[in-house]
Amino acid sequence: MLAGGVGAARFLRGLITSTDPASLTIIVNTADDDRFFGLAVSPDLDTIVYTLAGLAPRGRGWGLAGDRFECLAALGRLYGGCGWFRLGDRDLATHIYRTDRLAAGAALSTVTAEISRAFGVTARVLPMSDQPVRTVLGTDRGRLSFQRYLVAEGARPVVRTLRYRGAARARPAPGVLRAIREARAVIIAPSNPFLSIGPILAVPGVRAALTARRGPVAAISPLVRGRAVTGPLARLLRRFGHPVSSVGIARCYRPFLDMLVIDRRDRDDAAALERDGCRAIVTDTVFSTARRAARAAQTLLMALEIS
Ligand code: FO1
Repeated sequence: MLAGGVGAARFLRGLITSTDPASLTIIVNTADDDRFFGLAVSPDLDTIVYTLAGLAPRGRGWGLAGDRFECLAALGRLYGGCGWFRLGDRDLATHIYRTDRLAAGAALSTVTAEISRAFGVTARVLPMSDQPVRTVLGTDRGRLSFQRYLVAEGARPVVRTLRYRGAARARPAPGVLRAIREARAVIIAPSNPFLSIGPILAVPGVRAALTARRGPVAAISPLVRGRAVTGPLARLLRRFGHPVSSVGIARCYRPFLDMLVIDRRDRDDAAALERDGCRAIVTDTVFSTARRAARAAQTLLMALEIS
């Protein structure tokens, strides 16, 4: 699975009830990574690991359920009002560990494997790259890092340009290309194609590996009735000239996409998708509960003939 953060985690919660997590490789976006108080934070990697460990909060999706923010409050006293990115007390342990290990020269993929093991996660969680790639947005509020755009500014600024800084110099992390080549199926999670999946596709070699694959590549649409389940997706589709519909989502994944899972309310898009050479799988794609995500995962695995 190619995955971003919260949206991907919601689907993943369902997928692991229908398939053995140890059979999964999850290639995760790292272009949302950032530094806070000098700590290396990888939000999407942590959201996936915490979700697989059953420790992510149901609603919010990120951080650790029940976490408190005492340390952040104490940091606020010292730094003066900089707690806009809410790092919980137990979540901070992960960032301290990652920062320490990276400073010792360990690769992000090595550290991610150590953190996964420590949380009892049996799926293989791979960063898309061990080299830094950062999503930078050119907006009417100036150039913004991803977390400043999404969290500090609430995704309100008008996006004019989008860059994955460092992508050209990055290499796929160890195991990424082989997993894409050898997997019985590749599933692109219901994440934002521009902000979460785009950086993964921008790592040299990834698109080519997806296009060269013999097995199927499926995606789950993060849009329902032209509206994103969360976040600024509709505006980004419009800004970059795609239809604000499941057809627009499929176009983001040309030419390697074989099938797209769409919501029942978007069943009318099926014909247009088939004309675009993309098979439509119609089901319920609002994964508000693990049960709903599990049903969608079952439907997709059957369509992929790996249930
Ligand atoms: N998202 C927010 O909207 N507000 C936050 O304060 C916040 C803190 C946070 C801390 C750790 C972490 O792993 C994720 C966090 N997120 C927060 C989510 C994060 O911004 C997004 O999940 C990803 O970067 C995009 O999916």
